[in-house]
Amino acid sequence: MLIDIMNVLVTGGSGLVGNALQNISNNHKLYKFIFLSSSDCDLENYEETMALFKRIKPEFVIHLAANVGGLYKNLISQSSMLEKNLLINSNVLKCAHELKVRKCISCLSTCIFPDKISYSSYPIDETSLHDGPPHESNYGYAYAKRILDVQSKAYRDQYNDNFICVIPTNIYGKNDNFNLENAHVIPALIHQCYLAKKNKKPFIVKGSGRPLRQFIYSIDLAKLILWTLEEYNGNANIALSVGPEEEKTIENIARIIAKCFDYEFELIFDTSFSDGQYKKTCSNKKLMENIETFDFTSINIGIKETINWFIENYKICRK
Ligand code: NAP
Ligand code: GFB
Repeated sequence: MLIDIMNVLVTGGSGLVGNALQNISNNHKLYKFIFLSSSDCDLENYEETMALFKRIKPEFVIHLAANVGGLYKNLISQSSMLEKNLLINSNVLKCAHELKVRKCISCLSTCIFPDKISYSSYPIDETSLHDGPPHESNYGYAYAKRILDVQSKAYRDQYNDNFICVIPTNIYGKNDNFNLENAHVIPALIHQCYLAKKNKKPFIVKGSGRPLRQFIYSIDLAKLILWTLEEYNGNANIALSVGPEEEKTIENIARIIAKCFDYEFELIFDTSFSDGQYKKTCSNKKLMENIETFDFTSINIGIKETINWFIENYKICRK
């Protein structure tokens, strides 16, 4: 019996998460995945976005596209990250609504959760997203993402659109952005340590190394996003994260990276740089109750695989 293959439009298909999704989704029985990059369409432009949606006629949308960066990019780009992400998100959701997409899964981040909460309130969960202001280091990006959550809810409330958001924690893996200034911590430190080893220089870690983070390997997140598409039918957001017990300090991470490089020279913590948010521990209870079991890649294996990929692709990767 012939089964109609359904189009799944993946915005942000050329990024860290998009590439991981490409890696696990080929030859799917039910879905044809179409992975977009900004060369296909500038999602900040409504007319371009609508023209692309009309051409592809997706039944489903996985909305990953965003203007993204680590702490030090966010600190100096509050307005542009707010504006770009508001435009991208509004256009994608409006087109998904007008084309009557059956399910639209958008991506938030645990870094947009309220910052000033009492320690007894950790781990935070999906229900506390708007219970206070985000950390000041990334309020531009954070409010754009919070509006994405509100937009998804408003389309659901007014038109019964099946729009939901997933909330990943910090993500890392192959095909990341390894730029020393604007990347997230793991890719930035991998690049930093690679150069320190090569040039026999100190391995500089920005900040005190004390902040805490949960990290999810991009391939694991891609599998969980696919599960959200195929299996998760809840009408509320779901955090896609490793558990609170997996929380690591930045120093832990730096030492894992140094060990992978067999780097034994000098590790320096440059406290002239901001630490950013101290912690943003999030629960993955709802995910584990829904999925029952999932094997997360260990941070040591994930970082080792990412470093191997970085070294093999040094000439062509984003850095
Ligand atoms: P990424 O590697 O920076 O990729 C961003 C993607 O968005 C790229 O495909 C990029 O296309 C596309 N894009 C950006 N601006 C666009 C525009 N104006 N028009 C069309 N496409 C545009 O990002 P990522 O790390 O994969 O993040 C994916 C999602 O996860 C984002 O929504 C992000 O907010 C969320 N997230 C990321 C992290 C993390 O630690 N990385 C943590 C939590 C949540 P080009 O390749 O052409 O530039
Ligand atoms: O991944 P990251 O840049 O962003 O991590 P956040 C920042 C933490 O890593 C801070 C330390 O404690 C930094 O002091 N760190 C040490 C470094 N060395 C480096 C380095 O070379 N580069 C970077 N980037 N950090 C982001 C949000 O917060 O979370 C974004 O700003 C995004 O919006 C992301 O959503 C997931 O985890 O602090």
